[in-house]
Amino acid sequence: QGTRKVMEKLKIGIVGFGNFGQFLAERFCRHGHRVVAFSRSDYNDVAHRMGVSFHRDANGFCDEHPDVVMLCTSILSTESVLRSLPLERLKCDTLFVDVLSVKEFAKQLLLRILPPQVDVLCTHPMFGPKSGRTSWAGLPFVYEKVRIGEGASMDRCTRFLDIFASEGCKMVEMPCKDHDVHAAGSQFITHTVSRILGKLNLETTPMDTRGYETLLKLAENGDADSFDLYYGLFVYNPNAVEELQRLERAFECLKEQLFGQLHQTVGERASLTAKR
Ligand code: TYR
Repeated sequence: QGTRKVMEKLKIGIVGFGNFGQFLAERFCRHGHRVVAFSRSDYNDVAHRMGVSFHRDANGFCDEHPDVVMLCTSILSTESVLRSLPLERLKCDTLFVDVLSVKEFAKQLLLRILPPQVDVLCTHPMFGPKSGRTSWAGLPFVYEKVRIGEGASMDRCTRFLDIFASEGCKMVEMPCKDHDVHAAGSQFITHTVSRILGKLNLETTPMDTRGYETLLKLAENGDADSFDLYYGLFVYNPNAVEELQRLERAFECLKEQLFGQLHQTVGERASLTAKR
């Protein structure tokens, strides 16, 4: 009985059927889950090819009564999309999941807008269509069970998380607040450094070192994700500003080290010559 429950398939509704929504939908379908999608843009053809039923009309989407509604919208648009959904047409005990790259913001937003009877799971898959194209094995999946009922609700949440666990993701359960601290110190720094490098217009030379090759790759990476995403990481993660300041201080400190030593050396030489 227990295993049968775990094997039961979910009907997963995806809100926002852009790059990331499609990327997840494809994998959910492979696991045998039924996927329905909603987007304001027309993705009928892509959806059809995947075997996903597609809605441009929010009523039609909610009337499908998915077990799980997964928000794959951008950080900037999530609130307005969520407010445009006729939530009263959904099953009253739907599980809502978000995948925003900033978590405390998402958590507070969902708690504020969603009715108290729906479950809330905040997640951040630390990968996308590029890094997770073939395999998700070893890639971190961060989540907080913000508001999950007992019994059937918990079962459903587990079945949903099992999709990622069974793909070999590194499952990291962590409060949204802690996520944001770690994300600012890792993901935001990475985006920032690669965007700085991007602005340098680096080019290959006839004598690139391995280190330089790594740098070139990082410089190209900056454009892989949209500026809107980067901006979202900055505005909606309160820890981001401090990381920018840390980066600036690090650069200043490095220059001080260089020029400090230079002045010292020049000073020593000068005093030597004076003695002679
Ligand atoms: N740039 C990552 C990739 O292509 C995707 C990514 C984007 C991961 C946003 C996390 C995130 O918050 O895999």
